[in-house]
Amino acid sequence: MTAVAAVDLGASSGRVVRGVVADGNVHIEDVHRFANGPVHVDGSLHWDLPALYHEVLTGLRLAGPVSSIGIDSWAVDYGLLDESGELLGNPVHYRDSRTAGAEPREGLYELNGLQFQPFNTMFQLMAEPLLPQASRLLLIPDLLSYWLTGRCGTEYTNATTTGLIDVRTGQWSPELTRDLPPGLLTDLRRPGDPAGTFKGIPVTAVGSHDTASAVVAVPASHDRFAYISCGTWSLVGVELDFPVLTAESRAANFTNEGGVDGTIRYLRNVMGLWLLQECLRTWDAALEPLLQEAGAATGSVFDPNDPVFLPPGDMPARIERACGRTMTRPEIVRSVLDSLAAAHRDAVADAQRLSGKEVEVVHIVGGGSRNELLCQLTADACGLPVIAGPAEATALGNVLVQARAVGAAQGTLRDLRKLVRESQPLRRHLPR
Ligand code: LFR
Repeated sequence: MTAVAAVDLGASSGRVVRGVVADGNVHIEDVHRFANGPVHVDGSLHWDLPALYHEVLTGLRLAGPVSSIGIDSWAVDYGLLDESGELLGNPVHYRDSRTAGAEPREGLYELNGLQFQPFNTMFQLMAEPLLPQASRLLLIPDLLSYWLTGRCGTEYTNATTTGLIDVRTGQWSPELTRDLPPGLLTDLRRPGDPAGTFKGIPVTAVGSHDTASAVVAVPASHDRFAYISCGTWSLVGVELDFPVLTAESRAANFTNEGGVDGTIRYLRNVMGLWLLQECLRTWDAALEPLLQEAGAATGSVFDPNDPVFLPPGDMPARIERACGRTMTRPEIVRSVLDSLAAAHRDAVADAQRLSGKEVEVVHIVGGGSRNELLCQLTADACGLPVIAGPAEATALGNVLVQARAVGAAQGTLRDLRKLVRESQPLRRHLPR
């Protein structure tokens, strides 16, 4: 029996799981979970990368014997190394205000296919004081992989979120990287490629952008599906073979991110459960009881994608301002869920209209798939059946790509998805 270890770092929590593919099933078991979040240091927001690395090492020790290790995390953020390979400062969090003034640039979409997000790596680099001292840039999963193996490389799916990859060639764009120090960017690896060894165990590149791994584990039985990878963000879209680079698509802020096996993740970022997470943090309250009350509460619909919601801080006050009224806590929770459901509906409709791909079902994967009220409201808003689960799609996608690389799983994304469908509990929500 071949086991692999998947390291999956989300913006609010991380985990190391042990995964096994055998007898037409994929099975994962948590071996280590830990909290993650922004750390304020000296007026800016950072990730505590050494602490995360420590948790990764603990998790890998607890995972026991495995045939491969794979790492994924949120996208766009990076560490810079000096010429001796030392980390220059703790990586800055994409919610830091240093990119607040970033503006979309003419002609960019046609080159990199990315929706405008002020935090995309290319805009962070424009505000990066350490750049002149830097010899190498490594995205977060690649940085952890470097610490484990001593080998540098950049995994492709995550690289596409930097804004520096040419969407047509899938390679670093000479034009977009022209002003960066030579040698800063490292060679690309594809999901499934070897990425060095840690204590004799192969490290395997996976869809190291967490959303790319999550999409691998969407338990779809046919091609006519939309997905919502629902966690801190809701990533809402469809899977395509080719990018959509039209002016309408750019105006609708749809992105063409690179997926596993050469697919395109054509999607929009919706602000997601971050809105709720920050409410709960402000209130110092638990979600479950509030969700119960939110079921019967009346909400107001606001635009969850307003950039005012991006930074951490007093979220309830910002939501009340957006809704133009004061509300009880259950009303605020309900407003968030109603607004996310409406934003999910708009993104599913726009993805179909702009790509020409029609869908019959919406898959909600990720932690948000546990939120039954949100799943039902999304089904109602979309007028489509929602299939909810698996909650640990990202870790599963990470495991599956490794399992295929070591020969424990075979086939295309369709085959990998069948394993998920046949072994993970799923819930169905029909539109009311
Ligand atoms: C989700 C995610 C999104 C990306 C955002 C910032 O965890 O990776 O796909 O847009 O975080 O990195």
